[in-house]
Amino acid sequence: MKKTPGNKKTGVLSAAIFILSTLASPLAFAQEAPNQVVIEAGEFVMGDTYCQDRQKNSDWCSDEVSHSARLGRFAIDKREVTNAQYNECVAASVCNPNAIHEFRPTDFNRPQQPVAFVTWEDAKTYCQWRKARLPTEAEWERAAQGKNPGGAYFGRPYDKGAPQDVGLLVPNANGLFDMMGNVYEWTQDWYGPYQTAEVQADPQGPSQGKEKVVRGGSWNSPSHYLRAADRVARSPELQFSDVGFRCAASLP
Ligand SMILES: [Ca+2]
Ligand SMILES: [Ca+2]
Repeated sequence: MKKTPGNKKTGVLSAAIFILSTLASPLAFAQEAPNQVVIEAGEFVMGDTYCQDRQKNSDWCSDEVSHSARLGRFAIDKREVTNAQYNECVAASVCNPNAIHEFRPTDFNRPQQPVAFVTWEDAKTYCQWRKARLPTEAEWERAAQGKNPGGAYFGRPYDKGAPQDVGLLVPNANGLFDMMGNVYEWTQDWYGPYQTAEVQADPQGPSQGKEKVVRGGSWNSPSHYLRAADRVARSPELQFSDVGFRCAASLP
């Protein structure tokens, strides 16, 4: 094609637009940290019929009663919080050091492995230090849903296994890594039966309880726990080799 002054002008113009859009994006998304994904506000179906359909409504999964929930816009970490990240909070004298594995401490202490052996309160403190918070159970489930559940690291023997470094496998449809497997993740909510009567607006779980909800299965889990709807209750004051967390934040 013959070059004309017109072509040249278009070239300059598109370069200018490119520069403008590059400059504009950090301003437009100033509230959104690069290590997080934004989940837009909306209604979704929380829970699953898997338990009735496949497990004869067994006790371990009969808590996944399907119902509608509506959530506001929020951001959630792309990856589980790592040992390196958690240790920055410890170095800042805000977070308590996590516990170490009694027999195999080095199997859990690589900088890019997810932090484990943290209590629910430890996780909450870390997220607050980052001016964030733990995701609600509903937020976690919505973020984990989608056609592509992402890669999952699971099914390792308890006496030998450990989490792998975060973000090594394919992310889910929302761009989130390790929602399924690696470590279970503390959520904000107390464990209890779902309220299912109407569309639940930004559900926060029961106002009190004994155990907190962890989500997503872990390096040690069998595959039937690796589902977006699966719910497991754990004592918030204990530190587990298979429970870590990621943070979230409400957005306008
Ligand atoms: Ca996980
Ligand atoms: Ca359950």
